[in-house]
Amino acid sequence: KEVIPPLEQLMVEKEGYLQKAKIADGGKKLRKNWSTSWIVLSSQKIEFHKESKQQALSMKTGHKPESVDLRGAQIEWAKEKSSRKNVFQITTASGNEFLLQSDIDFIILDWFHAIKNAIDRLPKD
Ligand code: I3P
Repeated sequence: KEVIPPLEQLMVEKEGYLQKAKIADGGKKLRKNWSTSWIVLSSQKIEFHKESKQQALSMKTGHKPESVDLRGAQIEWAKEKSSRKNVFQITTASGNEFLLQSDIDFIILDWFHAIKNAIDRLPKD
């Protein structure tokens, strides 16, 4: 029997684990707190999951992923915002700020370009 994936899943462009720290919410600074996040990029948004992919798909935890609208968002390298290497920042139109990081150069480069391409394809407002 054929399994038809939800539309959402068909639009997934990239997914994987990165280190994530949310540093502002609606323009208000937050205390930096790095944690591993399973990240799902689709054409218009990024979802940050608190749990592993397996846990999220089994839907046992009941955690809703944090969904980030990429329309009007900005992305830039943020060397000065962390003592860690390979950090970039996403700033949403609503004033949320996220740092994303990986120790592995090609992983963070792939993510940077995938998210930048997604943002650049979207209307700016
Ligand atoms: C923060 C924690 C972060 C660190 C941050 C510290 O301390 O050590 O890992 O960020 O540095 O303030 P705490 O856990 O007490 O909040 P980096 O790992 O990105 O350097 P910062 O204040 O210079 O951003």
